[in-house]
Amino acid sequence: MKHRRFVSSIGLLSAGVVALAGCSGSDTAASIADKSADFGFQEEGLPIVDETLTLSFGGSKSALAPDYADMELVKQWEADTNIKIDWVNQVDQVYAEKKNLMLASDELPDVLYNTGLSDAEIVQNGANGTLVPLEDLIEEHAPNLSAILDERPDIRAALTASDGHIYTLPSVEELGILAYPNFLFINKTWLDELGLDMPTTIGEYHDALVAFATEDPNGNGKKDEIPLSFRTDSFAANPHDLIAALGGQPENNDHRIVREGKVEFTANTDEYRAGVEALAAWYAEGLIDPESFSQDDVAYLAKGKSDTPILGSFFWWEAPEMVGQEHVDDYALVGILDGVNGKLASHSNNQEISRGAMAITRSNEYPAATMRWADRLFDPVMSAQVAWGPIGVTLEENADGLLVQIPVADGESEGERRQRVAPQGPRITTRDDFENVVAPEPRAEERQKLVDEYYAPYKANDGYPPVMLSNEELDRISLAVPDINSLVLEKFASWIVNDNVADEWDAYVAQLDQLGVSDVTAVYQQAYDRFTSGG
Ligand SMILES: [Ca+2]
Repeated sequence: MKHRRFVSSIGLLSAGVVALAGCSGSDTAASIADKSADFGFQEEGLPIVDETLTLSFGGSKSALAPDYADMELVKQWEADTNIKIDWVNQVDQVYAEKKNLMLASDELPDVLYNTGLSDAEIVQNGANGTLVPLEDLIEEHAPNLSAILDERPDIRAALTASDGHIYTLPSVEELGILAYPNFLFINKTWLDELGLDMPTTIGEYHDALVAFATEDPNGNGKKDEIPLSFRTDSFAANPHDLIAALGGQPENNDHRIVREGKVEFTANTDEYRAGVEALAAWYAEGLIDPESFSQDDVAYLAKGKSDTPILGSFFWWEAPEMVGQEHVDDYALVGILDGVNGKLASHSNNQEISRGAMAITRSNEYPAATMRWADRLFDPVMSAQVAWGPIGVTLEENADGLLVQIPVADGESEGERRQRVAPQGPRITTRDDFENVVAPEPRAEERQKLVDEYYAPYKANDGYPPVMLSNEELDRISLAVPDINSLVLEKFASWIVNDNVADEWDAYVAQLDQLGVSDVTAVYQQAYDRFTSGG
């Protein structure tokens, strides 16, 4: 692909017409007159413009957030840059309903901030010229972001559409805690009661569940214990690591893993079948909660909080939310059990790199000034404030010069405060930044340690990276994927409950073929290869 050069208006004494001509024949050659110079645009330092420039910012915001114009950080930005923002952003749900109409109208804001755009919407609105390509603006006017993208080709690749353009700016928070959301806990008090050690193998774990089912560990004379409960297709309650231990192959919600650069569909292999058959046997032994396949989060989370404890083992993000503070000491993290193929920790496809934090629209006559404005947010100290709120309100420096959270006032939660004072939007906090610039919130730090100790050493697959599919690729998979996923989920549940995998397996594999599973995997492989080769 030919590289496009951004002809900066700054170098021209005349009207400053910026050529944003596309690189390929499919792009329409468009010229946007950059009028930043009319307001006394400065290439470096502050303010960004000598005369106050007003830009309109649309997009989404949290229901708990005030008018962004009243946010302390936002006021500070205006004073620093001399760029005034007319906020026309809307609460998430309202915005979601109106965004498509807005994108097609002539009343586009200059900027979309927290754009709420799906990948398909980014690609579509980039291709039709609603969103302005940013890669040359970044190179010319965004030294902070350029430096990060040079150092982190994976972030650049995640932002780059298949046509080679970057249409949105990122939001990145590398806490390292999303890869393993499904933590497995067990009732340690019951293990002690029954004289059992903490299980380390899948066999010992099975035997503990059998003891929970048969030996009345809660001591009420009733067979009311639920040895194991989980959910399917949830954020953090999935038994993927058990399928892996019993069958020998990692699994995740997408049934899509990467091993040695190869994209694999997981749910039609012999290993997967073996995992499901083993769970069906456990079900027949009464070890698995029958509601595992139907309960929602509310019903699930209530199970851990009964007055008489009934829950033996469960999957969830953390224990307190499941069992409440009063029972939290009864439960211990199991982590990864030694199974038929050793210890396999299933890596999820959850992403720490989000696209769509900000976009510049075709209505914007000041892209150079806008990009300089955005680039300030990628300074690591500013990124921390964008994410958590301003220094002095949410963050303060500790003795080591690290930004840490100021404790919240009584009656307020950290989450609520964050939504009130932190605008979100474009920002990058890397793993390094979490060591050198801003400390993770205490709960996040605790989870990092648990991941590092219990899960990361047994990582069995790579996650599918944050690849941006092309329109053509999205067309090829968008109908097939939901059908494939529903079939897999439906059969997973019915096979375990009815113990009839053997009867239906061949027909199921054939049906998956018919639904186009190999084509879907080929599309994901193609996009993966493009991503790993640098966009
Ligand atoms: Ca009992």
